[in-house]
Amino acid sequence: MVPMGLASACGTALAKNRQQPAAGCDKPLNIIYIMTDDHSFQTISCYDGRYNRTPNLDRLAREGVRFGNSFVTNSISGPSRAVMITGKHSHKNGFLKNEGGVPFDGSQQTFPKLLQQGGYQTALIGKWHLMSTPTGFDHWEILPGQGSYYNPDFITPEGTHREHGYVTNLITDKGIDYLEHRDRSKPFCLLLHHKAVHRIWMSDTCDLGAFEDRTFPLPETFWDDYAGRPAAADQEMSIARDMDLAYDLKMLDSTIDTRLKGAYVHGELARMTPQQRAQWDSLYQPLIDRFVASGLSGRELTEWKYQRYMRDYLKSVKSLDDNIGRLMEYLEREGLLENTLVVYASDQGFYMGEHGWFDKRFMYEESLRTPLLMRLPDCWTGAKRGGEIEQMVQNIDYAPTFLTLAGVPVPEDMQGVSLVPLLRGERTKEGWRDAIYYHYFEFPGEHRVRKHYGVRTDRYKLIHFYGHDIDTWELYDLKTDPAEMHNRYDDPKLAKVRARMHERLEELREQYDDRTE
Ligand code: SGN
Ligand code: CA
Repeated sequence: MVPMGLASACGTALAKNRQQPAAGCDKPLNIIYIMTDDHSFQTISCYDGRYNRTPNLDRLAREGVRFGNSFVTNSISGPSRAVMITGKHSHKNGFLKNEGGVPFDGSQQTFPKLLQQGGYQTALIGKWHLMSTPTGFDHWEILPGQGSYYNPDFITPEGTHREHGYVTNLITDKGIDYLEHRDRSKPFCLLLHHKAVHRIWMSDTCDLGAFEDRTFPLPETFWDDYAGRPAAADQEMSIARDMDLAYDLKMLDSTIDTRLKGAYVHGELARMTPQQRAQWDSLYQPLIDRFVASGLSGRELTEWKYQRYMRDYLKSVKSLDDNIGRLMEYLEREGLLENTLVVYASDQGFYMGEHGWFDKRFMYEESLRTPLLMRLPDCWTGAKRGGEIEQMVQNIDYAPTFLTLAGVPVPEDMQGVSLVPLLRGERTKEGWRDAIYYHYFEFPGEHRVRKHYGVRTDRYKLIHFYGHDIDTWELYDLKTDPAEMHNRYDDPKLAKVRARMHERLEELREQYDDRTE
């Protein structure tokens, strides 16, 4: 049940150790971990001001810290979630891929279970995507698979039911409702996992008109020819070729016949009420009519697709940001900000047209990186509010961080490290890891991204694409080529760097015990 007064974000938000807490901290720390799906750092204004404003996410950065170099270990949903919850790389937690793998083994150690043992009440609300029943939560309510934007189904221990409304509002309502009815004698850990802003980027009806007057500049790499990068040349995530006019861009017309049209008609559209559908059509029908009359083709058509993609995506980001504002208002009103860690992250980054793409999966920067904001009460940190943490962190680090802040010992076999020293401002760049390890496994699979693993340091990146039909290496100098357009693997000038990066890669594969390939 949603308490009175909690509804859509539209029109509301817009109008140390527990045993040894830091000085001034007299209550145990609560944890709220908000994770969204496919939210690019490019579309959060405290990371990148080019496209939109996200005042509520910016508030988290302003009152907390922004991690400037936050990465995932495997850029896809289920695997990223399994890494986050176990503090271990995919090859250790066993959840390697969304499709064609095995369900998450829920009998294994996870940080929510350890928090429970440490006296916390734990809850999971929203997207789960690990194919097995959640374990380690006192309360859970999840979306089946990817979930739906409109009138979504939710699964609880009692079964599946359908709710009326827009998914981002509903998940936020459920989060607030959980906090309202929690056991106030215990600290809590709430995992609030949004469906937005996953494909097919559907906005709330009240945001349909947003961004419609905006035209976005094309990213510099939009017309990439993928020279010297065979795996990048052979993907299926191109806006020009693979973005579906009917499904992704909602151009539903008898003259437009596409591969995924049925998925749109019988999926999201079929879930809408007549009233929601009428509002939806009031935006899209005139756009469809104009598009059909335009007869666009070639590069003009691709650029038009990019503009539609950006507008739809940014509308669903807007609802997300508004709902985070709604949650923050609630926490503030309840006095919870004084003893609650609020974390914001995405399950991975996303391409906003860079290299001509949507989707993720590659170890290139846009999908390797993920936003990470943390707002801690002052007494828990030494880091300055509004500060930036530059050290390279990864989603393996979240579990050890939460455990450390809760005063629960971090098990030896967790592969991440606690970020608390960074939050306290106690570690220099030199005193931190100098390289991160990445491994993506889902091939063959949707979007046709080859299996690959690699290492990234502050300056360089080495990637190995492998499989039955590919065995290629790529080396980038991120300082001179941040857009990763020039594969320098065979450049004699980088021979020493290449040798050193190979060594570092082998060291990391040894350190993390990755013998898969
Ligand atoms: C779905 C999407 C893909 C997306 C995967 C993984 N297709 O299959 O575009 O890459 O999810 O995304 S869709 O037709 O169902 O929209 S993930 O974020 O869950 O890993
Ligand atoms: Ca995702």
